[in-house]
Amino acid sequence: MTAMEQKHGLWYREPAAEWNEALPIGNGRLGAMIFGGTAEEKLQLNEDSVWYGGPRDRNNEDALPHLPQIRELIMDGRLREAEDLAAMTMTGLPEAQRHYLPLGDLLLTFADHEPPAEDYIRELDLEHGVSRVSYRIGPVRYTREMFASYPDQAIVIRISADKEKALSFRARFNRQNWRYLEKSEKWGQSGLVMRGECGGKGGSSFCAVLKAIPEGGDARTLGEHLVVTGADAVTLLLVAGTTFRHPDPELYGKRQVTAISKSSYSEQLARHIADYRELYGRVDIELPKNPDRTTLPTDERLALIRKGEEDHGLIATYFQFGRYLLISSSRPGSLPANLQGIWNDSFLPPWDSKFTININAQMNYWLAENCHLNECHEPLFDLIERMREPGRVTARVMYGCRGFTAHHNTDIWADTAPQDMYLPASYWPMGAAWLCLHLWEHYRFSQDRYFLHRAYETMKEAAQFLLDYLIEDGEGRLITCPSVSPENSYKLPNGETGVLCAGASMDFQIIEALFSACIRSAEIIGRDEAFREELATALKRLPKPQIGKYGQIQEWMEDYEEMEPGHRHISHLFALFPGEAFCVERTPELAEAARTTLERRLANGGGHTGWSRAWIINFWARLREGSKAYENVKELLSHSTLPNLFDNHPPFQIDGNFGGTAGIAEMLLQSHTGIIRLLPALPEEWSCGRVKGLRARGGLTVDFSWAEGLLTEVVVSCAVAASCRLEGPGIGIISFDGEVGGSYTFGQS
Ligand code: FUC
Repeated sequence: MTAMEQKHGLWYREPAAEWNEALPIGNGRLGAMIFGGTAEEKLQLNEDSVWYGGPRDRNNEDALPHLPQIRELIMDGRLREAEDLAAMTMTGLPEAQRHYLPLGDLLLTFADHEPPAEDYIRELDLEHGVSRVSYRIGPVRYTREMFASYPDQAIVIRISADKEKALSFRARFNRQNWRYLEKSEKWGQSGLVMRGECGGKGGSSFCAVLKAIPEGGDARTLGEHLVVTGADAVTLLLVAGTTFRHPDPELYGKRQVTAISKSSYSEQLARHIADYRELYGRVDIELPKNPDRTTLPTDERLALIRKGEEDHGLIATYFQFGRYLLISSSRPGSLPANLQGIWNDSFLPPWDSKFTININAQMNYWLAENCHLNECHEPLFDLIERMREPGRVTARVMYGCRGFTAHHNTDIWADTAPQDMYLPASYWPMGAAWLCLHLWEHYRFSQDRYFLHRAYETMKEAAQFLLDYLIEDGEGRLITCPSVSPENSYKLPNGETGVLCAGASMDFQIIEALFSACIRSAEIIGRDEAFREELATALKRLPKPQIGKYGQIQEWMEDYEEMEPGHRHISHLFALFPGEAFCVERTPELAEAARTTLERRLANGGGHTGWSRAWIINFWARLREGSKAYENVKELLSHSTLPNLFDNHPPFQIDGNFGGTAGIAEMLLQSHTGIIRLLPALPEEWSCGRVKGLRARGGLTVDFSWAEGLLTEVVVSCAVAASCRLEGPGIGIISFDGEVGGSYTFGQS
């Protein structure tokens, strides 16, 4: 079956001319970008723990003794001086955390397969998690089938020809023109091993192992080349690891390959598909098929969208591609999806290809719960938990506080000291608090109390830090200082401009959400009565959201003029999304001010990065503005999407893919207010459709279909007993008590 006949897939008529056209595969930990060349095939490889350098203590001990002075300078409006002092005393030593690196390339050379090949097709089959390249050279059709298997922890490549003994090629490892690999040499008769160091003090060592299993013909290793001649078909098994997880990654790789090679290719494929489908197949989506563009390759469809044409089918594929990317870059046991998921070919990638936690890493996981990939959220929880230890040191050394904290970035070692000497972002101690809200969301969706016991400990420590960090502002309020409103600057009435501030609105919104979540969690699991009181008292003293002179939500506690009214960060709307304190029903005035804020940002050029655009989709969805949300989905696809459907910051950054998928889900179902609201932001253009398997808070899964904008059928499945309230066009309001395992069907009233 080709992608053309499939429901959701990407396909092309040419090999990738560059990296942004190549197609990603991954099993959370191990990934590849497949170029699909005929004479030269390249799989650019990644393993998620190939990072430069080891763990370090980068905390600046000069922070704590200067904290009172920095605070005083900010309060006095002497921003230049405050920032100067902060830059020297708060910056991490050294400035930068560790960065992510490529593993290398696997190069396959097919002599005589010079382009142009006939009947060429290259595809990513999202339904099965398999990428294929197929073409004809003369009378012979060659096919490559490639996937990254989670159960086998391997990349599997099956190359075949439709004529006997027609397949001959060579395989070889590369890494930055062989400069950054220690050795590539034979392993047994038909295998290769590539070894190297990630570099930097305490850095990991890596190893990749490849084995060819030919059917017919011959495979042998000559020097660092694996040479296959006259085969009918060949399976290549590739395993890689680093000392981050395995004391001896070479031994691990060889054992793993040997174990997998005991099963046949069809068994390997079947294991992969069963595992992949279990996650991917939970959700299905259909949007109007009119116009039907399934006969066009993906890049041509995207080009039509850029010209302003409609293509709802491609939007549905984009939605499923986001889910595919999370399954491929974040699985239990892997690191979380970084700024590029796991796909990076640069030795000095943009923003280090790490975990930026003032929006980007969080956005990567906005789809995890509602799009039914809850297990894929786990790597983020592991990282948050690993951040506790270094985060306690940062809290104590820099601020003299209890609990744990993190700034706007973290890395493989869960480093929590500030990153860069970049005033608009670096000195913002809210990273851990925001991340912890993901733990709470996981509980809200799953209702898993066992998980909440584990999560509460971490949430509590993040809250403890803030209780200590908050200071009195002289008017009885508790405020954060120093902080920033990521990553905007402001103007004081005295004419000073700067970024360090007392009381960024986003901080209070995050604190309100975290403290409330801690109180609720402690109640549910029956813990810490006194601590709950402490949190409740502090909550009452936080500054309330303010509406400013333009009718906007103030970005800071005071109504300062923002220096960039069209800034890509819209931090002060945290409480609209992913938070929920600004709500169309409960706080209509704040929701209205949020709308004004959004309009103002957009009128001034906002949404110019992929992730910013994706955030805006979610905002409009929460404001129940279907057509505005849809407009921004189209903007995301037409201005911020690369030919392989990767999000384009620019450059490639994966958060927009994940945020875009989350936003589309948010247009179709919302559950943050305790009511399951179906089709809350349905654009006119999506008058009919069907979605299966979206999750709602409260342990619920919902399938529904609609026609002419009205729901035709809704099925709610309950994982736990729950009182449910359902609302949507065509069904009105429905209340019922769901039982564990119960499934309830409703039609039009
Ligand atoms: C934040 C954003 C940038 C970029 C970087 C990785 O700092 O402001 O746009 O996404 O993270």
